[in-house]
Parts: sequence; structure tokens; C-alpha cells
Amino acid sequence: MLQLYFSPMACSLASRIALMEAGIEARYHRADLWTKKVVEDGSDFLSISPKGAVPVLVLENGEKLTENAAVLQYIADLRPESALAPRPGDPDRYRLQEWLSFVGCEIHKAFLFPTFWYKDDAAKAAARERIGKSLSVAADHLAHRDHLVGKGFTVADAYLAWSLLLLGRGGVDVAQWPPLADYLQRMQERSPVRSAIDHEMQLRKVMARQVQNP
Ligand SMILES: N[C@@H](CCC(=O)N[C@@H](CS)C(=O)NCC(=O)O)C(=O)O
Repeated sequence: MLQLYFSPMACSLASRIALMEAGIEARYHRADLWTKKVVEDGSDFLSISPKGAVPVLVLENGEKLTENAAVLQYIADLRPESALAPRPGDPDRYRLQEWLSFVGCEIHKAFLFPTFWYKDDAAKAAARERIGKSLSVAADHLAHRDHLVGKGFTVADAYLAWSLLLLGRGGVDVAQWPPLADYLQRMQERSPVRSAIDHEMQLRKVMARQVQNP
């Protein structure tokens, strides 16, 4: 069985969404991204992946795959019938990779990562200042279409939906871009997306209670 190392509401949520959309069962292991420990047994997360970051997907043969773009495409290709990615060779496959890169580099790493992980307020403010350009690009693209690529939901939508969900926590209101706010709403109406978010929000609440009452 596949195994996913994740942290509640981190970018690994996109992989959980993809697994649920594809109807693939997996074992989930929570990683504490601050202590770099695996929560269930206190083992060293860095020995699972020296990058110390989620997602990490452990494949059936024991190999470990990291990086959102690779993990998401791997999951999609396990169930081609779910159409979570255009098939290799289809020109839209490059559109998918284009969006996975854009979300990963220009929204996730350029904005969400600094606003959550950096201590420096000036760096956070600079990231907030710059993110509008990328969000406008995505908003223009989605103004007259329901999904990022082709006519249906793909793993690129899973990744963008996660990043939009977290915008507010980074201090940016998605409502400034109505096409993005509508898109996020539509994405959250999908049952696998909703279930994945609800599950991880619940885990976060439990985490918060544990911090208050150790
Ligand atoms: N380039 C990586 C970035 C993954 C990443 O930044 N994950 C964050 C959570 S959203 C993380 O685990 N951060 C902990 C750290 O970098 O120490 C990817 O696309 O998978």
C-alpha cells in the first residue's frame, strides 16, 4: 500500500486530495515539520526524507518520491481512468506541468512559504506585495473556465485549491480576485476535496488542543 507522509493543512493536502479523487487507499503518517519527527512513533523524519519536507510518498516498492509536482503526477498516473492528469504524450500534459510549476514556484514557495516559515516581517511583507501578480495570472486564466487544464479536475487543481485555501493565513484575501474565490468555492464543493480538508482541519484542531493541554 502507498504511504504518504503529511502534515495537516500543509501542501501534502494536495496529495491527499489526489489520492481521494483517485479512490486510492494509502497509509498516512503525520510529520512534525518543526521537530522533524514522525508523530506516531517519534522516529526521525529526516531519515525518511533528508529534505525534511512533506509530501513524501512511499511507493509500493519502498522507493520514496518527493516534490509536489512529481508526487501528484505519480498518483494521477496510477489511475488514468480518473483523468487527474492528461496522459503522457497529450499536449495538455505540458499545460499540467506548467501549472504545477507555477503554483509550486510562484504561489507556494514565493508566498506561502515565506509568510509561514520566515521570522522576518520585511520578507513576509515583500512576499505579500509580490503575490498579486501571480494571483492575477491565475484569476485571468480561470475567469472563463472551470479548471486549470482541459475540461476536468486535475491534480493541478488540487495544488492550486490548497494554496488558495491558505492565502488568508498568509494575510491575503482571495476575495480580491473573484474568479479565484469562485473557483475555490467550486473546488470545495467536490466531495473528495471537502472530505480531505475536513479531515485535516480536524487533525489541526486536535493538535491545537494538545499544545494547550500537553
Ligand atoms: N519543493 C517542495 C516543497 C515542499 C514544502 O515546502 N513543504 C512544506 C510544507 S507545505 C514543508 O514541509 N516545509 C518544512 C520545511 O521545509 O522545513 C515540494 O514541492 O514538494
